[in-house]
Amino acid sequence: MYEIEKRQERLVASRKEFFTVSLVGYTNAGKSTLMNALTEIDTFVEDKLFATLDTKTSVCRLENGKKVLVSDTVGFIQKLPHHLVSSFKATLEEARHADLLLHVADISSPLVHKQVEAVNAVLKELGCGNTPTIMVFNKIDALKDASIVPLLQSNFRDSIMLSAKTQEGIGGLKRKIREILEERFIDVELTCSPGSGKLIAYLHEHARILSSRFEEQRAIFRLLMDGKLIQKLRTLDDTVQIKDAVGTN
Ligand SMILES: Nc1nc2c(ncn2[C@@H]2O[C@H](COP(=O)(O)OP(=O)(O)O)[C@@H](O)[C@H]2O)c(=O)[nH]1
Ligand SMILES: [Mg+2]
Repeated sequence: MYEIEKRQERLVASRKEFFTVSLVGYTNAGKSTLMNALTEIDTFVEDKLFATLDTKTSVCRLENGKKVLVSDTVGFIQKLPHHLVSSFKATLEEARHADLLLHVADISSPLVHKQVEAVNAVLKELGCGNTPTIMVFNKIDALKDASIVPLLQSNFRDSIMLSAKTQEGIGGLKRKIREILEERFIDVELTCSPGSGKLIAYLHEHARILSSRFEEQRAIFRLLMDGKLIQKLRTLDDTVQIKDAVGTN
C-alpha cells in the first residue's frame, strides 16, 4: 500500500514538473505511431522515475537534452454514441492538463479537413480550446496527390508535415516543441551555495543554464526556466536567491 502511494505521488510530481505534451486527433491518424517515434523505449526502461508511469505516457528527449512527457490519448471518432461521451471525455483528462497538444491528422485521408474540424470542436468543448497546439499532418509518405499541401499550409500556418512511419520530419516537430517550451521559460539569475547539490542537479535537469560562475562562497547561474517550477527551487534550498534577469544582461 505504502509503495503504491509513493509511486502515485512520484507520478503526480513528475507530471507537474515536466513539460507535458498530449497527442490528440482522429482515430487512425497515427497518434500511437507518432508517440513511438517521439519517445525512446530505452529512457522508459532506464529511468527509474519514469518506469512508474503508465504505458500511455513516455519520455521524449529533445535535442537540447531536456525531457518532456508525451501522453497518448484515445482517438476521436465521429458521431460518438451518446452513452460513451462521458467515458471518452474521461480518457481525455490527460489532454486537459497538458502544456501543449499535438493535434495529429492523417493527410492522406480525403476527409482530413472534416476530421480536423471535428477534433477541434471536441477540444473546445473540453476546455482545451486555448491550449497551445501544434497541428501535425501525418502520413506524408502515403500522400498520392500533393496538391492539398499548399492549401493546408496556408490554412494551418504553423503546421508540421511528417511521417511517423518513416520518421521523416520528426526532427522538425521536436524543434517546434522545443521552441514552444522555451517561449514559456523565464530568464532568471539564481544565487546559491556551491554545495547545494540537490538544487544544482535539479537545475541541470529542468532548466536551460545560460551561464554559471563561482564567486567567493556563491554559485551564480543565469537560467531559462519554466516559470511554474521556480517555487520548487526554494524547497530544495531555502537560501537560494532568485531574481529576474531581464535588464541585467
Ligand atoms: N503510411 C503511413 N501509415 C501510418 C503512419 N503513421 C501511422 N500509420 C498507420 O496508420 C494506422 C493507425 O496508426 P495508429 O498509430 O494506431 O493511429 P491512432 O489511432 O491515431 O493511434 C496504422 O496502421 C499505422 O501503421 C505514417 O506516417 N505513414
Ligand atoms: Mg492509438
